[in-house]
Amino acid sequence: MIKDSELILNPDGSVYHINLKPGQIANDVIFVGDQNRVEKITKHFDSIEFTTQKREFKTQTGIYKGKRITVMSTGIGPDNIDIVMNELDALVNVDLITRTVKPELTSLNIVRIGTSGSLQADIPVDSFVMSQFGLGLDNMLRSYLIDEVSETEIEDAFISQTNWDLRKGRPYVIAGSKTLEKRLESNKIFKGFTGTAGGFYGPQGRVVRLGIQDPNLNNKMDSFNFNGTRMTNLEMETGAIYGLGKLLGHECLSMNAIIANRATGNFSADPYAVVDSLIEYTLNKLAE
Ligand code: R1P
Repeated sequence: MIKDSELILNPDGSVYHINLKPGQIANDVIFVGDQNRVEKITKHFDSIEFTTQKREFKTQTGIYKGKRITVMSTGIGPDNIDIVMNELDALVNVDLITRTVKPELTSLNIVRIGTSGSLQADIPVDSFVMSQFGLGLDNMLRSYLIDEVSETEIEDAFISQTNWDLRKGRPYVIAGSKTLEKRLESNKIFKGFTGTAGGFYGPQGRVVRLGIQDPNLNNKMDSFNFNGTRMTNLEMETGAIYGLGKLLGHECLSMNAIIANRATGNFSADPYAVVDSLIEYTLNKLAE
């Protein structure tokens, strides 16, 4: 039995942070970082059956072209993903009355629609990137037993090609869902490794006022190559989603709207437009 302190429920029986009860989520889930992006997605829905919000975790469940979909904001960063993935999984795979793991487990489809910075000059602002792999630079996932789901050969190549300082922890690499990749791909999408950082400034090589441990890290990540696959972009959630998703048995894939290009220094003239078009692209593919 899972103790009250280990999986916390609210007085109404909902799970503690995401404020949801079993049955309120669909098997197809879309994650976004920004709580204001939830309605940019659900405004396309035929109907909405349910809305809730606690802190940065806003959720709406509804119907899009006959398909039941849940849209949920995760807030920023791998620490939030730890909360969202564990609580979302508990909603479908833990009996919250007996507080035991269900004998038959449910696998969710989880697609993130995020914003991100490109690391390659030829992946311009306003383009779309699909994360074939999440490359976690953040360490959150290292609290779990990840050896069976992580790609250690790619991790070793990354550590040696970027001369990664292991005092910052060992990067981890987790593959995205092949099934979702096939459903969502097209010839207008770039693909590769998506780096997931545990912060926005120093951890992504940004210098404002503080010096950083490796000022050349982004250049080295640009040139990282494993069997022809390169690093496409940097954001703050994908590696954690892929890792926890794989450990818990869910299919996960990240779609990234490129709003900044870290190689050229460009920023999109209309970042909301590229996010809107990625939303429409992803919804149409999910409904097919
Ligand atoms: C940083 O500004 C945030 O934007 C990106 C990063 O991953 C991070 O969460 O994604 P979202 O726009 O989905 O939040």
